Amino acid sequence: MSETSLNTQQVQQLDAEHHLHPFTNSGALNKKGARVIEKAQGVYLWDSEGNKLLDGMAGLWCVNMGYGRKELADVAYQQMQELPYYNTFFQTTHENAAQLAKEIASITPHDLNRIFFANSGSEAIDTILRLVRHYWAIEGKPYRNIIISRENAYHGSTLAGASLGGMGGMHAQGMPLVPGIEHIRQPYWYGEGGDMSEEEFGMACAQALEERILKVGPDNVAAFIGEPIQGAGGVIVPPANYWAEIQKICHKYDILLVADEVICGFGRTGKWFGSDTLNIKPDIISMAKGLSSGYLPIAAVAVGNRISDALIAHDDDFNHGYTYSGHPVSAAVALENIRLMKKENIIEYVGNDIGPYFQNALRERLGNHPLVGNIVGTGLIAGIALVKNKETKEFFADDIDIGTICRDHCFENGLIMRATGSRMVLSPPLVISRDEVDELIDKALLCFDLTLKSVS
Ligand code: PXG
Repeated sequence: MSETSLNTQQVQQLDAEHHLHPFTNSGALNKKGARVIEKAQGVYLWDSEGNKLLDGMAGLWCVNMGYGRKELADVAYQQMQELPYYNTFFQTTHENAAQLAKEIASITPHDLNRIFFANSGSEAIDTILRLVRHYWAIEGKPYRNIIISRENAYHGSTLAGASLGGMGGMHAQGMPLVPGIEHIRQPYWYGEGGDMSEEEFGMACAQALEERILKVGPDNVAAFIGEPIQGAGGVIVPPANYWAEIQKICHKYDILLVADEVICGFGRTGKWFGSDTLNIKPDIISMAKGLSSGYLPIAAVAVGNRISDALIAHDDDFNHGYTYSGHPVSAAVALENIRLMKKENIIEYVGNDIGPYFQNALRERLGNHPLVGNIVGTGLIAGIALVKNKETKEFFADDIDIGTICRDHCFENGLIMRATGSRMVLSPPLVISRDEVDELIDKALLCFDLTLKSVS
C-alpha cells in the first residue's frame, strides 16, 4: 500500500486551494480543513491522524462487501493487463460485459432480462429518463412523456437526476430543470402522517399518484419512479400497503414503473433488490453502488421484456451511451463482487442473520433514548428520527441542527453515521459482524447522550 508523502495539513491545504467538493460549502470547509481518510479494512476507516472510524455508512451506501477485498483488487489488476479498455459501441462487446449482463439478469426480479451499462447512479437515471420517453415514442405515443416522482426523493445529481429527485435545495440551483417531471408527496408516515393510521396514510400517498395522473392526463404519463425505500431522503420506509397500491395504479393507467435500486440493490434490504423485499414488480430498475461494492464506478439499468422487445424490434439506433458503458475492468470487478456475494451467502446473512440482529439491537438499545422518536429499517438500512419530545413527536426548531450536532459527535467518537435533517441514517457494510454491530450501537448510544447534553 502506498504511503502518502504529505502530512495532514499539506493535504488539507492542497485540497482547499484546488478541490471543489460535492454537496459542500467550500468556503466553510476550506477554513477548517477536510478530514483526510487514509486507509480502510473490513468495516473500519483510518484518517491521517490515526483515528479509527467504524463506517456505519459503507462509504456512501456502497461498500457492501467491506473494505480491503483483495479478490476485487486482483481481478482489476489482471483485467487491466489483458484489456484495460474497449467500448461497447459500434457493434463490439467483450466477455465481461456480456457475462455481467447475464449475471445481473439472473438476479433481478421477474423479466428484467436486458441490461444497459452506465458508470454512476445518476447516469443510470438519465438513461432511464431518455429510455422511457423513447419507448413511448416507438409505441407511437410521444406525448406520453411526463414522469412522476416524489418529494424528497433522491435520483442523482446530473440535470435529469436532480430534476427527477425531489430535493428543494437541488432544484433551487442550476435551473431550469428538465421539463415534464411532476412530484407527489412522499410516504413519510412518522413525519407527515398526522392523525392518520399508517395504512390510511399509505393509501393517501398512493392515491396522490392517481390524482396527479388524472390532473396531467393519463395519456401524457410515461412512468412513475421511486426508491423502494428512500435512502438519501432519510431512510423512509413506506407503509406496508403503499407499493401494492402504487403498482395497481400504474397498471390501471398503463404507466411504466421504475424502481431506483441504487441504494436498495445488492443485498441492502436482505434480498438482492429492494423490489424483492417490498414485493414490487418494476418495468425497469437502476442499480449502481453495491454492484461493485464501490470499488470501481459502474451502474446498470435492467429493462423488462416489454421495453427491450420494443427497442429491439424498432429498426433504429438508441442514440444513447457512455464512453465507459460496460467498462471491462469495472465489469470484471462487479462480476467478482457478485461471485463473492454468492460464495459468502451474503444475501442470506443480511436477510436472516445480521439484518434482524441489527434491527432488533437498534430498537432495543436505542429505542428508549429520549432523543429517539422512531426507528425504521430492514436488513442493513435504518433511519432514526431525532425529536425534541418523543411523546408529542415534537421536532427540534430549525435553529437547532440536531442531525449535524449528532453526526459531529459520532465523528469525534469513532463512528460514521450520516444525518439528513433531523434523521440519522445507517447503512453499514453487509459483512459487518455481531460484535461490530454491538460496537456501532455502543458508540451511537454514547453520541446520542452527548447530543442530548449539547442541546440541554
Ligand atoms: N439514485 C439513488 C436512489 C441514489 O441514492 C443516485 C441515484 C445517484 O447515484 P450516483 O452514483 O450518481 O451518485 C443515488 C446516489 C447521501 C448520498 O448523502 C446519496 C447518494 C449519493 C451521494 C450522497 O445520502 N445516492
